Amino acid sequence: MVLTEKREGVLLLTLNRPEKLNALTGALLEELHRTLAEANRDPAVRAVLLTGAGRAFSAGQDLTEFGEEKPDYEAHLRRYNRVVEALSGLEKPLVVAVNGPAAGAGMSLALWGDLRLAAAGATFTTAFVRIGLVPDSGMSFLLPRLVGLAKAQELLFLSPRLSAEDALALGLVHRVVPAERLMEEALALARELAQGPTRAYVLTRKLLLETYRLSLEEALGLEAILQGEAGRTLDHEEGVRAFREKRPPRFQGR
Ligand code: T3D
Repeated sequence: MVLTEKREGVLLLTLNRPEKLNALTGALLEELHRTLAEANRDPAVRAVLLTGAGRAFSAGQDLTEFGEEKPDYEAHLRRYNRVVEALSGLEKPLVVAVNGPAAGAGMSLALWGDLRLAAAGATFTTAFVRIGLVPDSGMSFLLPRLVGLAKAQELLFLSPRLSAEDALALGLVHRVVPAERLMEEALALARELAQGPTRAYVLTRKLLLETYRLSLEEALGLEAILQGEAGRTLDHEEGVRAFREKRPPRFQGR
């Protein structure tokens, strides 16, 4: 259900239920969580790239998973939340390549990418309200931060289907590329991050997520703590040495 492939420091993860538009099930979420944990443990993995197989990125929760039965929502959401915690706390930079429709929790997962690319034909829809649910998988946290409260209200209350260009204009994705070049461009970006200062990327993500709920004083304090941590990495030493020697740095991810 989740294909994995390592290429030049990049772990490529592909949601692989193309016949179901990569709709998410408990089993798929468990597998995704496990592969993300493995990526954290593997020093050879310096960046992760997430995409979908077939014509969709992900249609969100598989609405056929539970048949006529009502799921135990709290237990079910815990599976989603573990994946969101694994994505937001991933110890490597994360690139997401949105190859087609991203809906509901599928859109939420896409938004957790540090850098997000979309194929020109990709679409985004929050979808939750259309089936009488509230946003989950961190969308209520991330969406207003990315697009502002007013736009988030519109996207969540009306659930329009956004084109890739709309998503770019709103800041939901960073680049839109022709479909046939999506993976090439996404891999190039992931490879670039895989050669970068891994810890600095991860600590930067942490700052960007945390400082929203902090006062300026607290944010400055957190910057100082995390700068202390980044400043102790070999990559920082190498970056400064390379600058002085007027050559490109060779970061090791340590
Ligand atoms: O457990 C809980 O419920 C709590 C957790 C909630 C998290 C969530 O993610 S809630 C949101 C769930 N997702 C949706 O509501 C999205 C529903 N799907 C769509 O809006 C559209 O299908 C898409 C925008 C994703 C794609 O549209 P399009 O026009 O490209 O394809 P289509 O024709 O609508 O769908 C193609 C097939 O996929 C179709 O099946 P069929 O008729 O060919 O047999 C459709 O039923 C199926 N499909 C699409 N989405 C899902 C799905 N099957 C199962 N689950 C889906 N989410």
